[in-house]
Amino acid sequence: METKRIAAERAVEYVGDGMVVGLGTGSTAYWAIQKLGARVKEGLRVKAIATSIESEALARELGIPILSFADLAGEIDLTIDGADEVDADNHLIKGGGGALLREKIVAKASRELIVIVDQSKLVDRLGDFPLPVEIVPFGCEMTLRHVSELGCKPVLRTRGDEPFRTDNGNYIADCAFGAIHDPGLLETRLNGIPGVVENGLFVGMSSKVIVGCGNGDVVER
Ligand code: ABF
Repeated sequence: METKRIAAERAVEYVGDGMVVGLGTGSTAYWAIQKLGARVKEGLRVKAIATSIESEALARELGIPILSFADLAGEIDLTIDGADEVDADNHLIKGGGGALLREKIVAKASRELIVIVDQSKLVDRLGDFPLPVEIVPFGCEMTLRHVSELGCKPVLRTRGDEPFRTDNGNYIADCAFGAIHDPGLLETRLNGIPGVVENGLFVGMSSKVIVGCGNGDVVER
């Protein structure tokens, strides 16, 4: 927890007065939202767009003004979000929390994406973490078959006895590909399958990765 918190709090130092900020999802982004809320109480003026219903609720609770895309003129200045894996080129796997679609929409709309992680998320090559892929419920059996043809065994995520539903009403397939040698190619191929809405590969999207270490150090790269 502490390692996630120190990375998150460092990232919030990059938020300046008047900015529009993208709020990530997950237990690391939680600490960033908490810190941003504290800075808002001290007088920082920001507006935020959240990547999940949960993060938006937390932000509102903390008094962070929320903006919708309809009200956004131009771009989001800075988004701060977590990740499940970060490789040596700062490419990411995201979506363990199920928010990958909104996270990618918000990241794409942002001038800068700062990724906050603890050391355990750093890998040489992506793929130990099963890649989350958001798919529509209609025809999902066929979509899963087409996804598996790309070299994985997709497992439909469940919550209790039911399929897990994203904030967008879709399903998530967790796809263990093993080592992913060309994340950009896989990202494109997956998104070419009808029924796939988006996948958790974020290739070349992060401007900076901030890593919280066990010894209390914070490393930026
Ligand atoms: C989100 O939260 C996701 O994209 C990722 O799945 C997860 C990171 O997990 P945590 O910050 O809870 O370790 O950013």
